[in-house]
Amino acid sequence: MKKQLLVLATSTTLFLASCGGGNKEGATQTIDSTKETSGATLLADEGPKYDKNAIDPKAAVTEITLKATGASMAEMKYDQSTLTVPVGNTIKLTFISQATDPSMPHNWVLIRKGSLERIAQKGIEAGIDKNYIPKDDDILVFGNLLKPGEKEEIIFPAPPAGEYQYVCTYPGHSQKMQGVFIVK
Ligand SMILES: [Cu+2]
Repeated sequence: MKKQLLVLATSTTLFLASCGGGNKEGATQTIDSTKETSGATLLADEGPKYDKNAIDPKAAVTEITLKATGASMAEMKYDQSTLTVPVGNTIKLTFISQATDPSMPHNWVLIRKGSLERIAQKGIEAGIDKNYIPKDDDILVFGNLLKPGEKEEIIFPAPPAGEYQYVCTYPGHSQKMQGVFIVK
């Protein structure tokens, strides 16, 4: 029974596909939706080379302000746990550290989804000399290590549509200081 259904489904697909050739509108729609789906999956999970410096001067600019808040290890966090930006925009992120304790520097690192624990560990290994930023293809964008009260502007092109994550790679901060970055 199962096999029969599968055969039926397959032949229906084939029929639709071959039929699409004669129907221009239908064919276009089929191709477009396939492209979009496979593209989004590929870009979010594996991704092509992303160049944070490849800013298109004609792109619309989306401005975001993100603060690192909390005076202690227990309270520290980004003031937003999700950031959503439009595809194709240039992102101007103002990152402000509202920390007060000099022993609590913070940074903002945009990474591919699923790499957070690995990047955090590699960040610790990279050490203070590298500002806790390891060399890794899953890191798309990163800022400076801000002292309490400092702020910076991080400008970069929105990566391809999909879900990413951001994290502070200062040792011991990644579990509390992380968020989801959505491009759509
Ligand atoms: Cu931090």
